[in-house]
Amino acid sequence: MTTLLILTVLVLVAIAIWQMTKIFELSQINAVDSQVANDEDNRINGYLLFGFLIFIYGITIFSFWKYTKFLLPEAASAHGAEYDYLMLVSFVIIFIVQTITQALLHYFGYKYKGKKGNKALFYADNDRLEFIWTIIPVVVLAGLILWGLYTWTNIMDINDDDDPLIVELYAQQFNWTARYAGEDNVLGGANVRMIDIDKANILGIDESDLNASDDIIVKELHLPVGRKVNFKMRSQDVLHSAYMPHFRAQMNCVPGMTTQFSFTPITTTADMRLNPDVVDKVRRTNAIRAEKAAEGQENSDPWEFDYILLCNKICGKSHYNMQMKIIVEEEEEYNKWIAQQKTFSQSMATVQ
Ligand SMILES: [Cu+2]
Repeated sequence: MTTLLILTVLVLVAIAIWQMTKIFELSQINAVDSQVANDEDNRINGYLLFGFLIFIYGITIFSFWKYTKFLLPEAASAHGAEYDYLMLVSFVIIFIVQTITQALLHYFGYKYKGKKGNKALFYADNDRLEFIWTIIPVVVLAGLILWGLYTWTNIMDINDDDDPLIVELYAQQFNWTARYAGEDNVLGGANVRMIDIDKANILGIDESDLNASDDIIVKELHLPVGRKVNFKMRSQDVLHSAYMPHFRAQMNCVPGMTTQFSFTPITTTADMRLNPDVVDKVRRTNAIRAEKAAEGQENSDPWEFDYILLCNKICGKSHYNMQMKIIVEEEEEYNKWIAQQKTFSQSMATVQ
């Protein structure tokens, strides 16, 4: 009942405002009562167009100056440089074309603004002009698309050459688990139907599969630098996306199927921490954290850079925090670390 009353009042108020506007309009007897733009209106709009042009150029320069520092540092994977170069070239082309076309668009809008007595020139077509503005975009876009396809095919050529490390990334709401294929470098079979919480078999690994017994399940991803890694992604529940921004890698994790991505890390975590962009980002972040700490706020401990695996599909309420640390290290350090981890059969044994 209250809702109905409120709605009625709102409707009545709206009608009252509408009627008052009508009365106000009727009282303006001397005003020029025309919906047709006159020369003065056109002139003002012409200047506004120029104002808008300055605004978009201004905001572009401002964004470059203010936000460039938020871009990712240099790629830490072998294919990353090629990917970044393709993106840079695409952006440079878009930037140049848009800067020129915006200027032309706004300038002509101003130059040919309406003027009393002016008549539009009837100009049917110009074959040469149309040819030029068709062929140039066709050539440029075809070039970019072909180059993109070539790069994509290169990056997505997942094979077992060069003895890659086999690692499974297992996604579930809202965390990641990694499984190394162990000594034999072959992952044991797995299926969500075989998940057995009582035995701590959280990934649904086939206990009868001999390849599974030496698999190693961890919550932190360690990768030896310079060795190719073939990732096999699975999801337990909904669509997730394994996103490793520093390695320019991303692949959806789809329930019921295994997806893949492969890359070779080329920079260790220790070396990346010395990268000037990273050093600067850490300094800026820690300045903010120091301020928070002074105010006694939470989450204000000094931060140290680490590579990270994130989820890049909005998969639920804690999606934002679905992440896993990645450590790229020298082979000896990696070997030492992996030797300390429990195998699947050992972890099962401790539970039983
Ligand atoms: Cu997710």
